[in-house]
Amino acid sequence: MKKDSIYAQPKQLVADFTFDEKVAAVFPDMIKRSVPAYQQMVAYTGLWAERYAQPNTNLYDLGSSLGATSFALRGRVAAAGCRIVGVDNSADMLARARQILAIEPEGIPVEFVEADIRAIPIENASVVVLNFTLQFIEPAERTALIQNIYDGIVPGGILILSEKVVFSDAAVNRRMIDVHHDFKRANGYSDLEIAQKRTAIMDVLVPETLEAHKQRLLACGFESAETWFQAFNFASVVAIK
Ligand code: GEK
Repeated sequence: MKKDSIYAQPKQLVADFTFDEKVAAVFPDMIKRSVPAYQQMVAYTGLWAERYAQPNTNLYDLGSSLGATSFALRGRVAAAGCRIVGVDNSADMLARARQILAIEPEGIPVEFVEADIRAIPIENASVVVLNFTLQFIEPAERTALIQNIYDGIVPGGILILSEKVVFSDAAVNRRMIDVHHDFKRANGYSDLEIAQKRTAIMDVLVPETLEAHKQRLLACGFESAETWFQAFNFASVVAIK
């Protein structure tokens, strides 16, 4: 696993974060050292899928990056006739995801599609996963995306939504950010790396509160929306149709 040192040296100007080849090359290391309990949460997404996948339906991994979630779903889902569709708009991420798929071909079919998740049809889905992806969509466009997902989910199907979140109480929010930075320091990131990354994602990753996410899910028609996992300011919600 190649080490992420993208922000290790001081930069004159920190550009907005993009999912390019440099990021794709270090992504497994970057996400593991940046998102608390990422591997555990992705693995547990597979358990949700195992229980809620319905025969002859589609399972979507939206913002699939290198396919970690797609592979977690494939590792657990046993329902007959299912297929997994991973969607990402970064060609660099997809190229690597397809390489991994080529060396791990066993299991239910997985297809990686290069597309914008705001522009794809969601059809006959029993499980849809948005693991740390909605946060990169313009806030004004989030409801339309969730509505499109809801409309494409079959009755009894689920959406798993994992996000970096903020807290409406400023003191609580500060505490969570501080401990998240402690987590990154404990994983070997320097204060410079933490600060430069923070600048790079400031306008790109727009977090919302858990309450805002749940309200949107319910407003789009989901019957329930409950937090099932949280580590500091990173949380996951399961919404049931
Ligand atoms: C995982 N889910 O390992 N359309 C398609 N893809 C997009 C869009 C868009 N509009 N915007 C961003 N992406 C993964 C991790 S990473 C999270 C997801 C992170 C893609 C982007 O190219 C990137 O691959 C992914 O969403 C977000 O479980 O880096 O914090």
